[in-house]
Amino acid sequence: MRPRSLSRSIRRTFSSSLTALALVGGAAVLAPADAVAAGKLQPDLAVDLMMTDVLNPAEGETFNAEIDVRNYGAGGSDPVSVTVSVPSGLRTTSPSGTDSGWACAVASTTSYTCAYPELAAGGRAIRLHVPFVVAGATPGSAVPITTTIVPQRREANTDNNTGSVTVAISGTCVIRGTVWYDLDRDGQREEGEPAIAGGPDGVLNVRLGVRQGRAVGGGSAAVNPDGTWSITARTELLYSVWLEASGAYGRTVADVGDDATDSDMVTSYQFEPTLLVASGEFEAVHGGEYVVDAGLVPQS
Ligand SMILES: [Ca+2]
Ligand SMILES: [Ca+2]
Ligand SMILES: [Ca+2]
Repeated sequence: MRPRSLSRSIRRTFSSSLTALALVGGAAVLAPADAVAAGKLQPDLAVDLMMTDVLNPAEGETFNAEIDVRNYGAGGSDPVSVTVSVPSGLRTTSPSGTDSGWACAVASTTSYTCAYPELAAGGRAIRLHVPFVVAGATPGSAVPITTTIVPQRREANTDNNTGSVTVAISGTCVIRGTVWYDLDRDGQREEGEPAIAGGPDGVLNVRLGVRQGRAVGGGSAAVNPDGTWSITARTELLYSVWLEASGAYGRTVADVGDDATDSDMVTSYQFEPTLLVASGEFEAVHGGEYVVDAGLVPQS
């Protein structure tokens, strides 16, 4: 019967594979001394990934560099030693104990050293966290942090022993705008078109939206009787402006004609019980001034 012979043949193949595996396994037990002599089974440590837990720290604040180290080699490593640079504008602070198997110490004003046990072939170290304090960095600048793994005695490749990340130092910017009643619904603010003030019958609030999970920033404002508002905010991140107004209003057309007198609210998210509209996303940098106007029309 075909099915039976098929299953026998599968069994045969399977059992001969097992034999082959046993032989390979037996050979592997004997291999290391020869393999080392032949330059095989070498470790290859690499900085797999580097990032920071805050995208835009500000002067005086503490943040962590997060570093993944992996052994890409065919052989196990000796204990791992890593140097993390402390660039100008940042300073060291006490490393947070021996979390995750790493042991870090402040080596000098310009570096940390961190140690980790041996990594098997293909092994990954638990993520390393190294703390920094922003001290004298220029707001708006990008500061590089570099990690270097000390090469192993028989390391196969040392080109990947270095990794770096740049951290953007937060500054301040001004984001402001005017809310007006676009009577002729043409998307342009013309003479005779009145301001819409803050209040339950006008604009309830204006706030900054932040979508990047690791960025710190935001803010909100009430709208003045003349329809103007202004927020001083942190920088080096992406913002959008969200405006909530009475449900009596809708959003006029955006980005029509002269940008100085148009409406910059491109999306409507909600019409009831209140109107919720938002601008497009923009990058806020230190010293910047961003004008985001909003034209409203009767809800129809
Ligand atoms: Ca390497
Ligand atoms: Ca108009
Ligand atoms: Ca505009």
